[in-house]
Amino acid sequence: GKKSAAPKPDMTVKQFKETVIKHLRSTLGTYEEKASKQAWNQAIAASVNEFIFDGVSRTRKTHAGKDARAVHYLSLEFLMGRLMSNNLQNLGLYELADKAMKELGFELADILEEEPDMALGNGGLGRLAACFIDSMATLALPAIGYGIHYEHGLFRQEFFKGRQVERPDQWREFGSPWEICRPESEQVVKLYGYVETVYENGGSHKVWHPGRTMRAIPWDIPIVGYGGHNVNVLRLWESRADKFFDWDVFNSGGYVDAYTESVQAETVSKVLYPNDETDAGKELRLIQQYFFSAASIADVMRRFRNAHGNDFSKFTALNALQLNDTHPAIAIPELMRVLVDEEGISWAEAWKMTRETFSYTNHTLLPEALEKWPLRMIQHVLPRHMEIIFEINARFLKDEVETKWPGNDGIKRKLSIIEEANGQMVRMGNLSVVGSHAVNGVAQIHSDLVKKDLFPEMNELWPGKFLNVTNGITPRRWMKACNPRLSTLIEKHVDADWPRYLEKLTALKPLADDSKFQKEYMAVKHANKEDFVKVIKELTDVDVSADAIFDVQIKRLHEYKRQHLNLLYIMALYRRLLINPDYDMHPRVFIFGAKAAPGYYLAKEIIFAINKVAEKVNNDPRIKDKIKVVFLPNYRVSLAEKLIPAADVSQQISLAGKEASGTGNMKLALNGAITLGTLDGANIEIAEEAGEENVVIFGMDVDEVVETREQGYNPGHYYQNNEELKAVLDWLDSDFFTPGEPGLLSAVKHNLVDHDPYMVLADYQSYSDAQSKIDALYRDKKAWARAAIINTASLAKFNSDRSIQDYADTIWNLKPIKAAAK
Ligand code: 26Q
Repeated sequence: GKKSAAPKPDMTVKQFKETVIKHLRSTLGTYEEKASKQAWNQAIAASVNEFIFDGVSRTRKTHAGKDARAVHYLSLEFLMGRLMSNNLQNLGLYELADKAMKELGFELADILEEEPDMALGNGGLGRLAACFIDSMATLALPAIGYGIHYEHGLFRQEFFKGRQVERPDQWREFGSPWEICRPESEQVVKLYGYVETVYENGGSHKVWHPGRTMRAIPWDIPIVGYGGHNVNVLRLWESRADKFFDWDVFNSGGYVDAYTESVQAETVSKVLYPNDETDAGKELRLIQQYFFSAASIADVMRRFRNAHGNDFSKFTALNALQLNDTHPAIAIPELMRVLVDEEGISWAEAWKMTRETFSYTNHTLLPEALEKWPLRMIQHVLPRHMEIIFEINARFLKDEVETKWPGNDGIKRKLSIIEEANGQMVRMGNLSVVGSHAVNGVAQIHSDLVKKDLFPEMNELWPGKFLNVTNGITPRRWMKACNPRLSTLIEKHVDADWPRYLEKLTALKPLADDSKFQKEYMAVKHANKEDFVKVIKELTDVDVSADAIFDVQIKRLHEYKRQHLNLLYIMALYRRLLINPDYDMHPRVFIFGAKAAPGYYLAKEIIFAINKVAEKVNNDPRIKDKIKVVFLPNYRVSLAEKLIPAADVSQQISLAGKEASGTGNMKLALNGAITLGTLDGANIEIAEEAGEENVVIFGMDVDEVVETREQGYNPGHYYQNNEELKAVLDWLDSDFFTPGEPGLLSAVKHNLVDHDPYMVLADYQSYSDAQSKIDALYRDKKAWARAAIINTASLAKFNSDRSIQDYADTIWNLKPIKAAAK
C-alpha cells in the first residue's frame, strides 16, 4: 500500500492563498503589489502558525490532563537551521503552499531562502539536539527542549584574502515568526553572594544570600512532529537584568564584584560560545550554563508543584532530565539545592531522586575537551552549589568508592569530582556520571571507549550504568525536505510513510542492480549536482562541472578531523598532473565547508592553506580542470541541505578513536554519497549496515593507533620515506601557493612533520590508495550506482526516531501520548 503518514490538510490551495494574503495585509501591514520576498515569507509563516499554535495547545492539554511523565532535554545548543520547509513538510502542507505561491507568481523555494538559519549551535552536538526534538515530537513523546535564547548564534564566516573573518550572526534582526514569548513563565536566577548556616530547633540548614538576581524570560519554539498531530516546544531562556539590586546583600559583601558584574546580566544570553570541543574556563560561560539550567529546573518544579503541591513522591516517576554533554551538569547540584534547601527534603531522599532523574550523554573522549571548572570560580559564582558538590563528592568517596576499594587513595584521587592537581578543579564529567543513573556514548565504539578508557572504575562500580545509543538524523529534513528529487523517485517504489519508517527503503535493495533504476537514481544525483554547480558559482565564482566527482568534507575544522589530510592528497594529485599531464583520473571537485573556532590558530591556518592551494589549482590551465577545490564560506545547516543531495563522496577521515560518532556521515550516505572513511565513530556502523563493499575504509583502526603511539610515533619517518608526501609537505614551505611570500603555509607543514598529534602522516599512504579506489569505482558507473543505492536503502538504523526510541526504552522509561485530534 502507499498510505501516507502525513495527513491531508483540511485546506485548499485557494484558502491557503487567502490566508497568506490576509496575513500579508493584517500581520505584515503591506499588500501584494508592494510586499518584499521577506514579507511574503513572514506571511506564509504566520499562515503556517495557524496550524501550529493549535497543535501546541492540543498537545499541551493532552499532557496536562494525563499527568504525563516527560523528558526534559537540556542542551546549550540547538542548531535548528530554517524552520519553514520542515514545518510545511511535517504538516503535510508543502505541496499546497508550493502551488499557492506559484499561483501568486512566486517559487516557494525562492521565498524560503529569505529565512535566516537559526544557528544556536556549533556543529554535531547542536544539530543532534535539533534532530532529536524533531523525533521526540514525531514519536509523540512528552518532551521539552531547554536551551538559551542567544541573541547572536554562531558567527557568520567570511574569507578575506583566504583567511577566516568572523561576523556577528543576526538571526533575529527582524524578529522571528516562530517564537512565542511567555512572560507569565518568567523565572528568577540567583548568582554570587554567600551562604549562611542557620541553626534552629537543634538542627541547621543553609540559606544562600545571592549577590545578584537576574530574570529568565522563556521563548517557545513549536516543534511539529511528522504528520502534525503532536507539537512539542523548545523553550529558550533569555536573560534580563533585574530591575533593582538587593541592597542589603549589596552592602554586606562583594560590592565591587556585584556592581562590575551587573553589566553581565544582559550579556548572559547575548552570544553562543563559538568553540566546540574546548574552551578555557570563562566565568560568563559558567553563568550561561547555570542560568539556563536553573531556569529550566525551576520551570520543571513550577509545573510539578502546580499539579502536586509539595508532595514530591511522584517527582521521579514524572520527570526525566537528559544532559547533552556536561554543559548543563550544574543542573545536578541545582536540583539538590532546590529539593534540600527549598523543599526541606532530606539529603538521602533528594540524592536518590536526583540520580533517578538525570542521565548524561558523553560526546567526546578528547582529554582537553572534558570540562573542568576552577573550584574558586564556582565558589565565587555559586557558593551554595560548591558546598553541595563537596557533599556529593564526600559521600560518593566514603560510601561508594571506599566500600568498593577500601583504603585505595589512588582510585579515590582518580574518581573524585574534585581534581587536586594544578589548583583545584571541578570535573564535570565525574559529577555527571556520579549524579546520573545512565551514561551513554553516541556510537558503539565510542561507548565502548567511554567504558574502557574514560570511566573504567565508574563502570566497575556501576555495571549497567553505561550504555550506547548510536546517534541518528531526521529523515524528514535530511531526505524528504532537502532532496525532493530522490524522495519522488523513492516514492515510486516504497510506501509513502518511509520518512517515518525508514526501514521501508530496504525495498530499494533489489533495484540496486536494475539498470533502469540505476540510471534514474544517478540522474537525480546529476540534477542535484547541476543545481549545486550554480551555488558554487554564486558563492565562490569557481566554475565546476557536474560530471566531475563531488568529493565533500563538511564539518567543523579540527586537527582530529584531518582536513589537512584531504589537502595533502589534493596537492599530491595536482603534483601528479603537473608531472604527467596525461595522469589518468576522473575529474574531481573537492568541496570543503568548515568553520574554525576564532581562537584556534592551526585550524585557521589550515583554512588559509586550503584557500591558497584552491586559488592556484583552480587557475592553472595545465591541469585542464581535472581538479577544482572549493571552500564554501559560511557552512551552515541550510547550505548542508543543498550540498548533501549533490555529494558523491563523503569524507569521514578522523583519526580512529577521536570522532565520537559523526552525523554528517549518516546524512551523506543516506543521500547516496560513498563514505571514504576510517574505522571511527558511526562510520563503523554505516559500513556494517551498508556492507563493507559499499564503503571505502582506510587507515589505522583504534588498536593500531594505540600500538603506533606505544611504539613512539615518529612523523618524520613517514616524511623521509614517502617521496610524494615529502614533496607536498615541502611545497608548503615554498612560495608556490603564496607568490613572493614563502613560509605563509609553513605552520601546517611543521605541525605535521614535528608533532602530528593526529597521525596524519601515518595514514597518508593508505588514504591515497583509498582515493584511487574511489576513482576506479566511480568510473565503473554501474558499480558506483549500485553502491550508492545500497547505501540509501540500508541506513534505517540512523533514523533519529530509532535513537530516540532507544533513549525512551533504555534510559527515560518514557511512553508516547498522542495528542487529541482537532
Ligand atoms: C565547551 C566549553 C566552553 C565552550 C564550548 C564548549 C563546547 C561546545 C560545543 C564543547 C563541545 C561542543 C560540541 C561538541 C560536539 O559537537 N561534539 C560532536 O557531537 C556529535 C553528536 O554526538 C558527534 O557526532 C561528534 O562526533 C562530536 O564531535
